[in-house]
Amino acid sequence: MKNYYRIIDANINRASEGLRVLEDMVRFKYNDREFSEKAKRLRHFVRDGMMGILSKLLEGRDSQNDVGLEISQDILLDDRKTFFEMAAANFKRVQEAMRTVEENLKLVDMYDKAKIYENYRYQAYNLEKEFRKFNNNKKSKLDTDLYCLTCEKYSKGRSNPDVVKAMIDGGVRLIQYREKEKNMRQKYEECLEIRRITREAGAAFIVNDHVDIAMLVEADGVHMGQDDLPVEKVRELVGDEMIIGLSTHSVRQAVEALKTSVDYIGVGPIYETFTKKDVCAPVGLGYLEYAAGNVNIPFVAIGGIKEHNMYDVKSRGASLIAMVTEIVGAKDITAKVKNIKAGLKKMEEKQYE
Ligand code: 3NM
Repeated sequence: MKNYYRIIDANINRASEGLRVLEDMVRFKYNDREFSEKAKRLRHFVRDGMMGILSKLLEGRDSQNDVGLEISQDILLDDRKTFFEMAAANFKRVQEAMRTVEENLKLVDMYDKAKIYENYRYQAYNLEKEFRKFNNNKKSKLDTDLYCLTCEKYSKGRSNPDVVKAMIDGGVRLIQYREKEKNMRQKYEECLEIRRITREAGAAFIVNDHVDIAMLVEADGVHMGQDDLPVEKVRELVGDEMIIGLSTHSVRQAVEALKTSVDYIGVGPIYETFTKKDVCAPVGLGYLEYAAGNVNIPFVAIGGIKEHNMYDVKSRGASLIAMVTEIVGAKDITAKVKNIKAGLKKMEEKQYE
């Protein structure tokens, strides 16, 4: 029995610490009183729910001999990279802790209390859903330096979801699912998986071509080509919250795109590419320079961009750069991404020196 109480005690602490972290993250970053108060209230409920059995919990407590302490200090599980990853990890911590409390309460015959903690766990799920509003701004999702696209054909035998995981580990915040070799069912299933991975990491997820899949998996956006459905028709389907991107290959196409509700445009191919079939000849850096001076929405330079030529692209005014084969074909995708991002960052800093 004592051990069950010990587990409950540790997990009540874990849950309330996780809630405290979330409460403060929102309070100090967003000044959002409503969310912070909800997190605070849940934290108090979680603690106060144990009032009646506090003495039993204290009897079970034995933090000196907790073998878990050594483990968590040894392996840096808490190496959270971004604000949203940290939030996701804390939500998970709270939910898992609550589940453990619930199960152990049943083992000490406290079924009514177990039900109450089940309810708290559901409150934590709802809170997590609500938290998504902080990561929901279209502009902020596009405000990054590197846009990575999938392409299993050039991924050296690795699956698209595995490639996405490696990209995210390297720090990529914007990912497009682009896959020309699979059927709709396979694409849908991969997108579901990638949506789960990107959501957990707080990365934005855009689906190429398929408005239906983008909507079904709740992607952040959809990317269209010149021969696909018109942007305004896509907007009717997806609503205002979803990002719509459009590939453009000339000044004329950019001018037309800016008359629509498109959120960003692709500018390319800058250099020769073998990844996109039927694309026009490279437009070179000239069209990119036009975009940098005249396009007042986000744009992404794409096509044949590699680590060795990205500096030319960046210096022509591209703040967002897309790469496909350079990254999916790298031996170590995570290391490649880290190198590229470090290079882009260095250049950015130089511009402000
Ligand atoms: N769109 P890589 S070029 C998907 O010009 C895509 O609109 C392009 O692949 C455009 O980085 C392209 O391997 C392929 O050259 C880019």
